[in-house]
Amino acid sequence: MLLLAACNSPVPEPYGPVPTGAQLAWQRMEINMFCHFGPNTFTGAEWGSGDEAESLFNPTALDCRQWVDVAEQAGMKGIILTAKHHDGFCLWPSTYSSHTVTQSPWNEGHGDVLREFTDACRGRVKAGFYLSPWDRHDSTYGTPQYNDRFVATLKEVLSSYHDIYEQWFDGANGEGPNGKRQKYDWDRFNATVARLQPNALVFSDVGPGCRWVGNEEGKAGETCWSTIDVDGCEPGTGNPSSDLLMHGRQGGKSWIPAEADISIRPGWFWHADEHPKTVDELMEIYYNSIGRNALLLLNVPPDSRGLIPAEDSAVLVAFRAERDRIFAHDIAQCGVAHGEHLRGRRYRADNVLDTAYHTYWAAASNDATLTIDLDSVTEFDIIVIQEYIPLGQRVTMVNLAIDEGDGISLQTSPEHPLCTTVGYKRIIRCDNDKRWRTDHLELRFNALAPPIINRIALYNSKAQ
Ligand code: FUL
Repeated sequence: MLLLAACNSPVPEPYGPVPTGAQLAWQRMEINMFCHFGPNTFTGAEWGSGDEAESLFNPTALDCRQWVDVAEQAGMKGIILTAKHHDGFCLWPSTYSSHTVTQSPWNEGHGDVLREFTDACRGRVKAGFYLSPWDRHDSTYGTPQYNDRFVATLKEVLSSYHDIYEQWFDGANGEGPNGKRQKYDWDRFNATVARLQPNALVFSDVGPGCRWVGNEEGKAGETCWSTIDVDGCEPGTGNPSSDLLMHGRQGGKSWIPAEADISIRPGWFWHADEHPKTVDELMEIYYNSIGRNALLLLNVPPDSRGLIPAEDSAVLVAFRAERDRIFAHDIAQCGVAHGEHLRGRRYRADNVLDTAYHTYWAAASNDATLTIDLDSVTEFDIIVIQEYIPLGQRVTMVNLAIDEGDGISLQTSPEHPLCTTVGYKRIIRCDNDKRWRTDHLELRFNALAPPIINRIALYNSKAQ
């Protein structure tokens, strides 16, 4: 009888808002590529005026398969392409505009970058579109007709190609060609995506699928909740403070996880005289975004040939190799984990050591300690913690205690904890280039509800 009760112990109840299946799948992608490509690639501008001649758009060797090769080599799972940036130029033969690839000399006006792009992505990486509501070319901009035209354009894009995983709406809202600004009909824009691409997440400053992280430095807050309140907010002019976007809100009533967008180069578009960031800079960005519960959207702009330059792909391959090196050997794998758990073997603490996503430790109380005993004294300088977010984000603080040979002692304190929030993934580095050295460590959790942890891993980034 007792045994039966233990086996059938109920699954823990979710706490607060939880991700949809699409949001969970999206978060697990971790790192995706952004491609800014269009007339600016040929003019050197970042924001085109909308007056650019279509004849400028003429990539000499466009090959979207090469973009996908680079993304795959870099470990990226999706690519978002600027189908239309603020200059209004459409990378596909839109029937709603005369400012498109059809008027360009590329492929004698028969080309369609979105077709080539989505065909190249199919079966290899997921595809997404950036479509700027701000349009400096469209003569109806600033009038209600523009919203109709934007919805028609959106429908065209969302129904002409394959499934997309994310629709990116830029919040920028400047003046159109007639000097007017537009009142965007966000409800209609979002409903159109929901109807035509129900599995796609809508990105905007305020979601609803995922939110802007509040800066273009690839940096989530040290505290970063996937929960937030955005009632009454709008992308662009009415968006929440950058502080709120970086941190989210404990107890917020919507699940809108953060996406950190940043360019590998100084500009979003390719410019001949700019160069990519270094591997060390990209690693910092990695720790500050993915390591703080955000998804990283790293922009890698194709050049005027229509190819990702060799120097960018070389840095991306080296960035991947560095991550593979650091995260190759999880020291905790040779350990044993203990912690009080909910009734039932399936919630035991040692679930944090396996790599299966859906097995987890369900702690017995809000303030709970997880102990890991290693088989020998070992050095490590990185701790990775993952909450099982399908049941909500719960952890508010983690402290670390270790035994350095003379009994257990706290390494961190509530004033300077190991970390505050955890969420989907938290990567903590030992301060000041130091390492921890022990065969016994304790992670002391404080949480809004009993913590549910699906993974703990320990790494030594300085191991040879
Ligand atoms: C901003 C735009 O104004 C930039 O040009 C770029 O597209 C960036 C990702 O979003 O709002």
